[in-house]
Amino acid sequence: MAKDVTIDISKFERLELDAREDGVWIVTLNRPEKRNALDVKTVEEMVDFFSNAQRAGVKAVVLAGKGDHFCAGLDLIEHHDEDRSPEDFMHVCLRWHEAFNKMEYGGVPVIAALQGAVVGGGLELASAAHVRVMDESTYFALPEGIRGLFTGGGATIRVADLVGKARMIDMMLTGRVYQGQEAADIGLAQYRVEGSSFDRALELAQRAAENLPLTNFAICSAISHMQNMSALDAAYAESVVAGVVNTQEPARERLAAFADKSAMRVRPNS
Ligand code: 1HE
Repeated sequence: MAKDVTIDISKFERLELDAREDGVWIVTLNRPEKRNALDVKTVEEMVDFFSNAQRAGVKAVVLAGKGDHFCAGLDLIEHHDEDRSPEDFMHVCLRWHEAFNKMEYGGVPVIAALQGAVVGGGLELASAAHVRVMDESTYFALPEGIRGLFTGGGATIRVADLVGKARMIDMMLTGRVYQGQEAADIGLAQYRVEGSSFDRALELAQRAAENLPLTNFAICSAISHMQNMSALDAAYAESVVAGVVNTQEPARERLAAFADKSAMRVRPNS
């Protein structure tokens, strides 16, 4: 895929960016002293990075948080200090949506490495990733109800999609915390590891980065778009996307490798 954009790592302050040789980028929320709470600047840097990642040739992203917690959600202190009007906060939320939509629909696989608190807006952020990996310290909550607030970063869509409406309402009404196997079982994470969620997330990102970029673009954009369509329209869109992806030149090489028996075979886990 053409690289017509470059990302200037040095201009990012809230996000620590590490571009690996294999095309996987590590994007780390870098305010551990504030438990990686999302202030306006962090969200703007996310908009910037995720708007450009695909065209800059980023093959996959590991999204991590520095310190003991992935993300404590909305920066409550900034929100308090700013004493925002309804209109101001609507625009704050629209920028969160811009950032998270660029993640979900941007065409680059994003694997979230979760530890500690994944709460409020932190869960909204994690739910915009394509794959979530939790470790033994990870816990999920939507404390908005307790704080006198409401979700504004897409939880009503994405968290409800992951766990269902009833569980999400319970989390918001009662402050219910999910952790351990139960959290994985209800869909908050696809992987639960005993060791480091970062190591597993990196492994998964590297695996995804070996796919063809156009194939990953379709997986990490088209599926989300299709969820918003009627079944009839989604099936039509799927055929168009498959028409483009399944006839790409590099896919022919992979098909040839299957035909000459040099390609891997799909086997059960040993
Ligand atoms: C923060 C934030 C924050 C910590 N905004 N500054 N989110 C919440 O309701 C979660 C709020 N945070 C917590 O419950 C706890 O901080 C944690 C469980 C995440 C971590 O606890 P702990 O004991 O490790 O840290 P701490 O002592 O509570 O906080 C350490 C510092 O981080 C402290 O700052 P300091 O300058 O006094 O040292 C905290 O103020 C700061 N900090 N969390 C600002 N969230 C688009 S709408 C989305 C709506 C929501 O996201 S609502 C949910 C908000």
